[in-house]
Amino acid sequence: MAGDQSEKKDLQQAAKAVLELNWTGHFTKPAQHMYPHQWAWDAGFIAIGEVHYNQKRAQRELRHLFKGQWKNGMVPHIVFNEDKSVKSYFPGSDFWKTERSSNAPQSINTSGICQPPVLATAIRHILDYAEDKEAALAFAEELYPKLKAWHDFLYRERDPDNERLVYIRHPWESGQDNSPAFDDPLDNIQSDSDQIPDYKREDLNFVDRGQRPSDSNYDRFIYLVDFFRKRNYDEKRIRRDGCPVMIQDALFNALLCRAGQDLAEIAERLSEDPKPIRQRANKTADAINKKLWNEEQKIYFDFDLKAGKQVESHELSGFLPFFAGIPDEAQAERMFDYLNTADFCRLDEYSLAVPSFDRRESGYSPTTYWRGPIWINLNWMLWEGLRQYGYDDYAQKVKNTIYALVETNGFHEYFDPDTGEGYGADQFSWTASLFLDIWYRDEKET
Ligand code: 9WN
Repeated sequence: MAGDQSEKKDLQQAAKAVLELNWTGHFTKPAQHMYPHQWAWDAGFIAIGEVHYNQKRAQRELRHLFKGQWKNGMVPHIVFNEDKSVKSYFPGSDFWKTERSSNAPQSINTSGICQPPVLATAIRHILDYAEDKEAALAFAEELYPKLKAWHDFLYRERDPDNERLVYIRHPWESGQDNSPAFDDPLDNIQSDSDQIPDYKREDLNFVDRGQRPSDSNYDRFIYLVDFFRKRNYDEKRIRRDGCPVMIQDALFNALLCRAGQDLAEIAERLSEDPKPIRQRANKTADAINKKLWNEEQKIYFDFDLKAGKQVESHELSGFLPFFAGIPDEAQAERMFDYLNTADFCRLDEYSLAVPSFDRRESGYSPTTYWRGPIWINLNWMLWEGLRQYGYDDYAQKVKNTIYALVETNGFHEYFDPDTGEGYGADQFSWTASLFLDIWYRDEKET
């Protein structure tokens, strides 16, 4: 952890400077050149940190994101920068062709898929930490119907069998684009090269190839977008025509459960009826425990609907049902047993925060994006979750290493679990904002 108060203060200033740098006047970009648009779960994480010192901006972030909400309730994973000169990202708005769907908004360009639902959690956080409580309540009231429509979309369009578990249909929807959990599901896509539209990656202009998804991943990402746009983003049609990827993702569903609990809390504070929302969240928790828990392996897995089985890929996100209070005490003990090993991160003096994937698995890479590196958003959720379960020492350890990582290596997108070296984009917004959330909460608690 940062040595003394003044060093900690410098770090706090540096984190704010990252968010200032990436602020466009309308929303905060995840990073300067590499990610010039607004991303959905990034916006939630950014607001969570900003509310502590700039409530108005935190609210503006989310208001801007909801400008992109579709008529069917979907909050798209990208709301494109209205500055048309921005060309450094692929796929840009012209590739998505979302105008083919009557649900897409007309006033602003968006992508045609979504991202993990953290927005109700972010708005609850605003209610909890805002200085101007009255303004926060008015803001929550304004966005409440939109949040409800977003959750309703997921349960209506992505849960055809009424399991209270929703599926994702693109790895980008998971937020963990090239995680090893998608290796098998993506391998099943029979895509001859002539079925893949022409495209050119832009990400490799900014980051080493070895730190990003492979070309064969990208071919499949693009194949899927093409599959969706050919079907005008019509969820039923996409399903009927054999949507190639349908995964009940453990993190996505855990976050939906947590977001449901937070939405119920928001409802309560607005004197709306929280019961149906809470009941639905509880059913999602039960379904996660029934279908995604693996007793023997001591972790939650995704369920691949196409293959009809759990995807036995050992990811840090498999521990994040902690964040939504989903595991019971016995499950929590088993999970902690596994988390606290050299496979992930043993609680000792020398380890850093927790890698995104089990170090002993064959797909593990300390440098490659979601296949091993440390991500601050996942560790922030783990920190929160472990505290709820009373694993205070480990939570403290995770928090300390978040401090140490940004102090020594800067506000990178992800970090090497062995050396702490920073990879991906530099000056990355959610690394800065979630660090700030921890910083301010620490200040309040001491
Ligand atoms: C594709 C913006 C986003 C994050 C995702 C992260 C990465 C995009 C990309 O960047 O994804 O959506 O181009 O690689 O995987 O979690 O929201 O920061």
